[in-house]
Amino acid sequence: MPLQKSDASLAYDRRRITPGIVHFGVGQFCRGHLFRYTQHLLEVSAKENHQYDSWGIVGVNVIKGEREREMWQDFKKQDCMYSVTLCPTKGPHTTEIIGSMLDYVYAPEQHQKVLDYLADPRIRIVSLTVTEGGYNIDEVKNCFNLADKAVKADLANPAQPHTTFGYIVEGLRLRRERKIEPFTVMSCDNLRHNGDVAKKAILGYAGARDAELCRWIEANVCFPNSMVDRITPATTPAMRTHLNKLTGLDDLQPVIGEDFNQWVIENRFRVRPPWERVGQELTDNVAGYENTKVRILNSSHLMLTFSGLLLGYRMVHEALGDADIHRLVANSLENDVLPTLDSPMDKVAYKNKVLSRFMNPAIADQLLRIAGDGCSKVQVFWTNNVVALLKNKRDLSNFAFGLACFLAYLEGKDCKGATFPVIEPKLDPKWKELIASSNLSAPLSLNAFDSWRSLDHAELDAQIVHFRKLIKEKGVRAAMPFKNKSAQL
Ligand code: CS2
Repeated sequence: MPLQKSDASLAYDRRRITPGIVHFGVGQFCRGHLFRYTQHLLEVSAKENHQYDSWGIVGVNVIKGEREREMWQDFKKQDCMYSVTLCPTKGPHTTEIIGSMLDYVYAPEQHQKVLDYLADPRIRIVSLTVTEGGYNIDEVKNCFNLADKAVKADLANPAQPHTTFGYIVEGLRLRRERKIEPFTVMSCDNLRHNGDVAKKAILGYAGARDAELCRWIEANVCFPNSMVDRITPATTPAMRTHLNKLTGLDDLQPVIGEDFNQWVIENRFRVRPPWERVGQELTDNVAGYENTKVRILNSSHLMLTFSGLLLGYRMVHEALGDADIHRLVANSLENDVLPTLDSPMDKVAYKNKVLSRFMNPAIADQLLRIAGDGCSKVQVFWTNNVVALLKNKRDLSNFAFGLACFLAYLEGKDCKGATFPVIEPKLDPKWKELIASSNLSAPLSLNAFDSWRSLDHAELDAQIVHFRKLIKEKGVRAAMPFKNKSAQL
């Protein structure tokens, strides 16, 4: 059986743990973050009369795919346990075996099981890591996109859903019908106001399905906002082999992460596990933390990713190790982000910490992981920075260059001629045509640029076109804004 040293290495008796949380989107991040916090709480519980034993997790994946199906089979083989290896920038790694996930449900082949869990009174929280694009928000209309094909299919047959929000709303309907208290919906995605966005998605779907159910959800379900932070790279087959060599385990689904960890949340639950006992921070001002994290960390991640890929890098620490990329990212943080950011955190210390975290070679984080679904990420991670620059009439060159790099990245080829996959499920279907057009401003109509359309963005557009031209004529390195001060508009 894979993953040896299993049960014996847990500090609690797993047979006593019952499910209290259903989690949608079992990727690397939640397994290194929420599931690990929960494991630590179960450890506290074992020492304190088992008072938190009812907070085990059930993982659910709704995506139909080879990888997801394989994950299901793998978890079956190792009783849903897996290892998390944390690698600090300096010093030795540590490995823990995590047992807080009690069951893993592959929704495409286990529809009913998902609904049974959602209607189970023991479940009091439904948590989400379904990615930025997973909330299916139309940025222009600022609402849930009911025109989405999968959403339409669920609305046509709502008792047999296939999407996350279809399942959650059907689960809530069943609970209402059976007079069971609703669960709290806790988003753990990197969004601005992630709880509010989850609420918008759920009410948007529920409203189209049944107005009365929608009103009941609005009046009864809590949607706490939170900020989550830990870099967890994708586990490639090579990384899996490397990790198993390091740990001496035979784990089919290991997780690697940095040692840094943060989780700040609003106390807006019907009932909650006291995760603050194991490091979670409770606050009334989560927006300040989210905004700081997204505008500093995720924004600069994206800035170094597009230019880094184009310059031929594939790893985050290698890209940031390039003096020009470092200068671009540091300039942008110093001159664009920090001066326009109000933060409850020590923003300078956080910025410095972020840059040193990015330089961690031990986690070997992938640029392609960060670039994927760039359309959603540009909207979620760059909007507040771009809007602050537009509103304060500040220098736009770094972000205009970043956006021009995003467009160049969509061509899928670096400066050395090597190609890379471009995965853009949310981008306007005409994007390939627009990118190939000889009219360099044609792609400015893409939905990735929607979030600042209501503002005066003429100058930004002109600069994006200017940098596109420079990139095409001189290459990415020579087009960097600090190398072209005189050439700017
Ligand atoms: C990354 C994040 O996906 C991305 O674009 O920026 O996954 C990042 O690693 C995490 O938010 C760190 O907390």
